[in-house]
Amino acid sequence: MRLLHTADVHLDAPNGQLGARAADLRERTWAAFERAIDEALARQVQLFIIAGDLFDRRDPPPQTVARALRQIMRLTAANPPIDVLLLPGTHDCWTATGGLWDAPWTRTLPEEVHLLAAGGPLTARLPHLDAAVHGCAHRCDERGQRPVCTLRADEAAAINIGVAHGSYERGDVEDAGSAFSDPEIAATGMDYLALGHWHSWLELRAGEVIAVNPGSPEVPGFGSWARGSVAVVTLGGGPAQVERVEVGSLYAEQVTLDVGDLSGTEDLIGRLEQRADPDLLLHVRLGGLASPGMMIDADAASERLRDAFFALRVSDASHPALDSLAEARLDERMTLGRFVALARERIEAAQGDERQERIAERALQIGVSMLRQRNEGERR
Ligand SMILES: [Mn+2]
Repeated sequence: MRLLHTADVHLDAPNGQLGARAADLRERTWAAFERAIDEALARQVQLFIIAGDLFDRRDPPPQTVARALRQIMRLTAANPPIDVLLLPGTHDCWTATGGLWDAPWTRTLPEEVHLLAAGGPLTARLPHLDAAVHGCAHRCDERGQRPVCTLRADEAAAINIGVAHGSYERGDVEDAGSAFSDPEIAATGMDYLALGHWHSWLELRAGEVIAVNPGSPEVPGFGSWARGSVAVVTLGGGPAQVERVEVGSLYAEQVTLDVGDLSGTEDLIGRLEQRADPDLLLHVRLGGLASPGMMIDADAASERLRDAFFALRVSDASHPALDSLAEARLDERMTLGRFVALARERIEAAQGDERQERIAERALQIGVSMLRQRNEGERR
């Protein structure tokens, strides 16, 4: 049998960091989800798995649910119909007190849509495929869940598939909320384990079990993200065969630039222009030490390059080079010297309060820049 596995679609997420582009990213996410469904139809898969976080919240607006269901119905209306399996994730979690997974829409679904939504493990049997799909929903109200530990293959089914939403424990990521380890994955005995939660592709093997976290179909925002993908998996007769299929249209990168290497705002704009790409979400972090009075206008650079990228964010984490000010031995009887001494006192007084420190440093840079311009004007 063949299946398509997606997760972490996060339909209609607010994408707060993206400002005016937030709505565009929401539409790109819908388009990627639709492409995932197009792929499933074109490849004539028998099962479509959504391993958690289809929705971005536990109470998505009705129009978001309706739009998602219209897409899902394209699968169940295919000839032959494609079975769809939905698991609640961390964002669209399950709760015993009613909510999303108990709402009226859940009672009007075609029989091919299977919700693994309950307070414990559930199994959906697909006798026409001689397959069983097992999953444990993420519960809203509980910390420290082990989403795969209770899942076990059913000897009576020819093909066993597990579905779980949580973090893979590989030693370097702490996420006590919901996690699973290699021994737990191996113990499930599944032919394939469909994972969700991480927003990028991860393929692993523990014992005889092949597990994939397909990542989001579209990038979730700024960060470091390859184009979104889904997994197309062939099962039966040997180990699972996994293909990564790109359905996303965007990618995201993070770069750090040292302000010591920049001559000013125009220089920054020139360098960023070389990376211009309307499908790129670029986060530029300015770091390092700026010579006193050197001004880089991050907002102006973002504004000028607005149409060169899908989204651009320039954050300034640089600091003024105070050592070079000390070496300059500014005359404290002159305005510039007095200003610098005062600004340095303010910066020292703000130690420990990052925001106040930032403001004082910014004030130093702006003040030195303005006073230098004035001095130069007077000299002319
Ligand atoms: Mn999640």
